[in-house]
Amino acid sequence: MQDKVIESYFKKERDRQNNGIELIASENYPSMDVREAQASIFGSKYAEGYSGHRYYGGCENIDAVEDLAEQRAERLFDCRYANVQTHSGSQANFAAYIALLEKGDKVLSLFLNDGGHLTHGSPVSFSSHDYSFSHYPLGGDGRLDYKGIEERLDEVNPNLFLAGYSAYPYEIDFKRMREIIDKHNSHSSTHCDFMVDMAHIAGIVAARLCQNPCDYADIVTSTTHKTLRGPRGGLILTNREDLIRKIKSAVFPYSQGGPLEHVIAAKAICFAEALHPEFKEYVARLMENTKACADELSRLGCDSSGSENHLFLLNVLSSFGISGKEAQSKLEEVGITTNKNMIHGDTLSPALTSGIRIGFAASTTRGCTKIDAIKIARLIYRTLKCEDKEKIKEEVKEIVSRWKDVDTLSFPVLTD
Ligand code: DSN
Repeated sequence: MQDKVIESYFKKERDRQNNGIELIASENYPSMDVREAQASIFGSKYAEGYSGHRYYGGCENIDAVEDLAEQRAERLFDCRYANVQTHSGSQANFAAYIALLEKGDKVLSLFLNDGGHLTHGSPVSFSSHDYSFSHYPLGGDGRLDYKGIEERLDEVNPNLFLAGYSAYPYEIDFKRMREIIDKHNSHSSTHCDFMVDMAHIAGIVAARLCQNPCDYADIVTSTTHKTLRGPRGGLILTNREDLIRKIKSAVFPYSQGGPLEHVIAAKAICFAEALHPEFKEYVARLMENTKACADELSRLGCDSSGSENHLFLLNVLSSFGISGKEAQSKLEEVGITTNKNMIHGDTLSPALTSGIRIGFAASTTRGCTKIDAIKIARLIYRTLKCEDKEKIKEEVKEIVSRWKDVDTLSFPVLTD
């Protein structure tokens, strides 16, 4: 690389990723194939429009790959229609709202501080400015309260019910949500649609280790880079023909211009990787590791949420008397990367928080085992108890020395 300044930061970041334990629940390491696609010649091509209907010439290779990306996504999630053009999960949610709602319509979602997402009606997001959001609370145990959801639906009479979360550690019963919405629709004068933002659990859905929201929701949005282990990007799925037409025009030309075809090629590769049986084994290991770490922290007397997916929440205020911000920074000092996170009923501000969020998608990709996950729980415990930092750093290095280098990852694909 000619630009030595930028290259030096790539090297530093590569060392940081290889030498540390990455536990941010929304991160993962894609294969070199996915990374190469993103640096490919496809990035030079303008292709506004859709396959067969582009506003530029020379799109025959782009069309073939975007068609494949859509077909593979449809197969992976057992869904009739996919749109692979959104640049991110937030763009996917923006387009889904445009397809489903009129400005000012009512949406019922989970509050950001309870595990929702900025685009699910946070006051600082476009979503709360364009639509009228109300929220359903979690039960006292931090789990979804399905009876409470039923009551809130009747109280609010929304046009859209939104499920799918960024910091929810338990299984989601999409089937039950569909039944509740159908029951509500049978006596409400306002028709309520059902949308699921499965960004965090897309890999678990692809592996069929939880319910598939595509079987129940009108629209499912996602990212492709979290548990799904693909490039940074968005995805929209639906089984409804009337909606796919609206989704397409909500993405282009309403909210985006030229699609990132190099990223779409990378998405096509990641879908083929996720279709391979080995991906299911990866997701099963990921869930086992997460549960093992969460349970070990509970066994050590900490206030851990436990886990039924790829993440859990650790209440560091009740467990160690420190804020999530302090915990995140103490862990970072020993080479363990997490993020501070609000806990259900949090009394601290989002800048401090009472908790941290921990996930194993990235570390499992590198080869983290269940034994490693239990060791990591003990390292987290000792770090937050302020035990010998230098010794803990050495133990972190010893664990990651047995894992794969992030620049060497390769996964089998299923392409036919
Ligand atoms: N920022 C992502 C996360 O960390 O969960 C969600 O968009």
